[in-house]
Amino acid sequence: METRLQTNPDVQSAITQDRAVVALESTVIAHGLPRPQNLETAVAVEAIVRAEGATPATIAVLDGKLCVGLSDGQRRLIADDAGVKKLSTRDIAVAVARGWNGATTVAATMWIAHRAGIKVFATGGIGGVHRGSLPDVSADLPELARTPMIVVCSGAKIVLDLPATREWLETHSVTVVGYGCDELPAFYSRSSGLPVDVRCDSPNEVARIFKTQHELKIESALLITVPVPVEAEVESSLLQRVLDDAIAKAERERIAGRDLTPFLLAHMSQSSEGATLRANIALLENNARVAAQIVVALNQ
Ligand code: PSU
Ligand code: MN
Repeated sequence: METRLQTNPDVQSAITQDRAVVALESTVIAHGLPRPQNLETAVAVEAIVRAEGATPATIAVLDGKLCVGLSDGQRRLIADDAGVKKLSTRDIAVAVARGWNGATTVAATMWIAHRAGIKVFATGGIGGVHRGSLPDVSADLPELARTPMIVVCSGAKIVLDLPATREWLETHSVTVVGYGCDELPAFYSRSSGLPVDVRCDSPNEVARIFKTQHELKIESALLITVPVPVEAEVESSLLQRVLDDAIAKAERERIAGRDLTPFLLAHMSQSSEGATLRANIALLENNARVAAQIVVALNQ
């Protein structure tokens, strides 16, 4: 494992000295956001983590190495190179064996971050149970069920079957925390009508629950769900329209598997004239800030 991990010096010294580190995923950079906003957001999110007193560790696979913390050049490659693959946990060994470049999903990022010794991870929206008859369930869900980390997100992506995703988390004992909210956020939207398990209003409250999970040797993640900032929320009738449109187009064009999520996000951003993109960027930045505050509290 050690020979496959390439932790950059910044992140390595933070981990060794038990200082605060926030893991960040790279699929959102490579396949979740359009250029040039993808690179701009990746840079902004890292700066936000630093401003809160933590070290950012963006995770990707480069030349078959599991990279934890990227250089400027590596970050640019993930953002600009159209050949960068989307890697989930099942793809990690293949990518390492074949020396690929790939961006890591929530699942693959958690898998690597946990093994690198990182406790907190920030992302936009997790994957979940897709709508439609085929049982398409993101590998993000089983990874959450078996990785003891704090994962900060804005709920599951709105393109998914949210009630089914909520049920899955419950069945597999992933505790869902509403951060300053009582309802599970729905990515671009602050409400879903679905309940969280518990509400926390401060980083310390989250830290206390996570430390207790650790003491009890609970193996699943603690999912912290943070609503998109009010000013960036997408108005619900616009959201419903662009969502229905995107889902219908994906069905017509028979988009499936790993291409589905990027397709839906890109289509919605276009047809909403950037409203969903602005929300996505705002929530990514906000979640990174919350994650950094939580890991700082955890380390006190
Ligand atoms: N959140 C975003 N944008 C994204 C994703 C999450 O704001 O692009 C990515 C994550 O990397 C997540 C993946 O793991 O989409 C889920 O893909 P799938 O449904 O194929 O498992
Ligand atoms: Mn899938």
